[in-house]
Formats: sequence, structure tokens, C-alpha cells
Amino acid sequence: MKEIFPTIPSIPHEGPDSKNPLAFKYFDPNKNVGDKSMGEHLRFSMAYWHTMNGGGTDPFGTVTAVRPWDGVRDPMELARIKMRGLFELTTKLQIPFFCFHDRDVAPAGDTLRECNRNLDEIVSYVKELYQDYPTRLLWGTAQLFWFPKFMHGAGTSPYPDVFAYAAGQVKKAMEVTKELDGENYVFWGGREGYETLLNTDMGIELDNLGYFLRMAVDYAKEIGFTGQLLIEPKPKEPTKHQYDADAGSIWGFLQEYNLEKAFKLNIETNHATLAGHTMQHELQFARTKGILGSVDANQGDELLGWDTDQFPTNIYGTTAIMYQILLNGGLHTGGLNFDAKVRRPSFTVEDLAAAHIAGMDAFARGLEAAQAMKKERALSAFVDERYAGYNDGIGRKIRDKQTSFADLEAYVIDKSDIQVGSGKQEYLESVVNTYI
Ligand code: XUL
Ligand code: CO
Repeated sequence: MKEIFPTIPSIPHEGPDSKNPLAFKYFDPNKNVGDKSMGEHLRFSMAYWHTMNGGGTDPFGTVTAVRPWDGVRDPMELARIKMRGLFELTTKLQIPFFCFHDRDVAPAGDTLRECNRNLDEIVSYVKELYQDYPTRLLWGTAQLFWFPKFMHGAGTSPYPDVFAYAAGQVKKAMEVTKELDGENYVFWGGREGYETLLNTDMGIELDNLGYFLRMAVDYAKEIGFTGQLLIEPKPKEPTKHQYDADAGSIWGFLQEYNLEKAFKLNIETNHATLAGHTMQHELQFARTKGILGSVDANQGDELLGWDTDQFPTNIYGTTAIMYQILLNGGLHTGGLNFDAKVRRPSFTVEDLAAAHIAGMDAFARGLEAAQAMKKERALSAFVDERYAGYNDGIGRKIRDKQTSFADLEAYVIDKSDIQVGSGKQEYLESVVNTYI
């Protein structure tokens, strides 16, 4: 079969001294890190929408990307070439998974029935590609934000016909995710929010969204989809305010609608930045509540207020992410999906490969640093010590909820020697530096 990316070789591991842009310097899937191989720890995934469909457009400029399928006009032929391109590129890069939105991979039609027909054709083609390539589906999702009908939202639209259309579309997207053995299914509420409160009934919108997700849980059961359902937080963009703003707000929402056992989170670094949180905060919150499911691996620009979806190359960032993932005992069915796009001036196919390599190498280094920090209890020994007061005495009683305000008042009322320790922040920051 003719290669789609003949200039991209199977990427070798050449080690840190290599100057070859198309080689791994740190990522080596067979290297053992703790009790697993690097490949088992780092379940990378390629995002179809950015890598196959991204052209480098921005509000001020047209497509810059040069791609092997430029000039192909027939939409179904184009869809097949790009899908085969994805399988070839992921295989050459040793990326085991991919993710897609329904409308990324096959052209839309005038009706949902027509959209489904096009999608079915591509899904059959993916099943053929499964025979020849090792790449598999990390998660599928429905694209409920591009077309004009979704301008006011999907599950939160004021218009029931749109709500119904979105439900029908998610039903189909869940079916194809199951058909392709997808390990998870993602809900990202791109337009589930508002532009202005002057026209918004928040009560109806939140209740409808809760009900929408309840029906999704029921349908997953009905068709025997056993993959993990994931919600992806983002505070804004494209809407001014999105209801799934961050891990904390989703946790509250899930509990209100009795959905907290059915969903975990797919947490994206750039979305955390937009929410005014660190990625570490979002991961640690989700981990603490037992809802850390998967990661959209990218990074933003702290100076910009929008979603730049850059490849994750910051080793402090990847170390913090991998530390939380290790403390979580891994991501289980989740993975590290490069929801990232090359910069507009990086327009060649070699840039696509180099960008993924850069992200994979940064995560390999982050993993090794995080594993050493965890093994040597570089941070956790201090954290355990800081809270040790709760292991016995009055602290134990508080943890066991065996006190009243009166008991606590009696305990402290004549105490003159209340002691606290140093938080040692600067020292701990220097400790992290020694592992990076
Ligand atoms: C948008 C975004 C989405 C989701 C899937 O910011 O992250 O691509 O990951 O819909
Ligand atoms: Co994402």
C-alpha cells in the first residue's frame, strides 16, 4: 500500500544525545519505570480533529498547512485518506490510540440519517484498518458545537428539537464508539453555557443537561457499552460561560443529578489554565474524589485568555501531571490524548510528527521524575507528617466525627501552647527541581 506520509519514518529511540528531529530522545515504550513499562504508563492518543483536519487557520488568516490530501475533492475519498493517514502516523509514532468526534471523520448530511450513513461507511473502513494497524480507539464523542443549530447549546438549547437532535446524535456516537471497541466516551459541552444571562433560564438548562446525561447513562447500559463515560471541563470558549467549568463544578453537578458514579473526568491542561487553575489542581481534585478518568494533554499560554492547544513540552507541567496520575494508580481505561495542534507557521507534515515526538518525550521525562519523587516519598513524607495530628488524640476524634463544638471548646479553652509547623513551600519547590 502506498504510504501517505512517505517522508515520516517509523520513529526510532535514539537517546538524549540525538539531534535527529524525527527520533525519540527520552520516550522508550519498553523501558521499565516502577512496576510498568513506559508504554503502559503513557497511553498516548492522537486527536483526529487537530492532526488530520487542522489547517492552521485563525481569525486573521487562511489555511497554511501542506498535507498529502490537498486537492482531493470528493468528501468520502478525503475522509478515507485522512483516516488511513491517522493509522499510518500513529503507528509510525508508536501512539497506541486515537480519539475523534463523529463529524470530524465523515462529512455531515442534511439529516441525521444521512450523517449516520456517512459515518457508518467510515466506521466500516476503520474496522478494515484495525486488521492492518495496531491503533485503537481511546474515546469517541459527538460534535455538538459546529453547526448553526447548536448556536444556543445542545443539551441546554432552549429549543426541544435541538435537544432531540443532540440526543439522537449522541446515541449514534455511542453506538459507533462501542462498535470500534472505544475504551471511553467523552462529553465536552462546547456550547452548554450562555452568552448572556439576559436571555437565559439557568434552571431549565441545568436540569435538561442533567437529564440528557442520565439518558446517555441509560443508553450505554442498554447497548452494553462498558467503557468509561467522561465529562471534560472547560470554563469558557466558545461560550462566555460553560456549565462544566472545572472539576469542582462538575463534581457538584454530578452529585445533584445522581450521576457521580457513572462519570469520571477528562481533564485538559489548557482548560484548567482558562479556569484559573493549575492542571495539578484539577487532577488532584478529581483524584481525591475518585473521578480522574483521562487527560487531554496540551498546554496553553499563561499570557493569553484563549485555548491555544499547544503541544505539551513543559517538563514541570508533565511532571506534575504524571505525579498525580501515579498517585491515582494510573488512568485505567483513560490515556494522554494530544488535544493539541501545531502552530500556524509549523505547516509541514514533519512538524506534525516532531510535535507529537516533543510531547511524548516531555511526558517520558515527566513520568521518570514523578516516579522517582513518588518512590522516594520526596513530597508525600512531608505531607503525611503535616497531617499526622489527625492520626490520634483529638485529631483522630475529629476525623471520626466524634466531636461537637462544645467538646472542642473544652479541649482548647485553657490551652496556651497551640503549635503549628512551617509549610516549607520554597524548600519543597527546590525538592521538585532536583527531580526534573
Ligand atoms: C475543545 C476540546 C474538545 C474536546 C472534545 O476545547 O477540548 O476538542 O476535547 O470535544
Ligand atoms: Co479536549
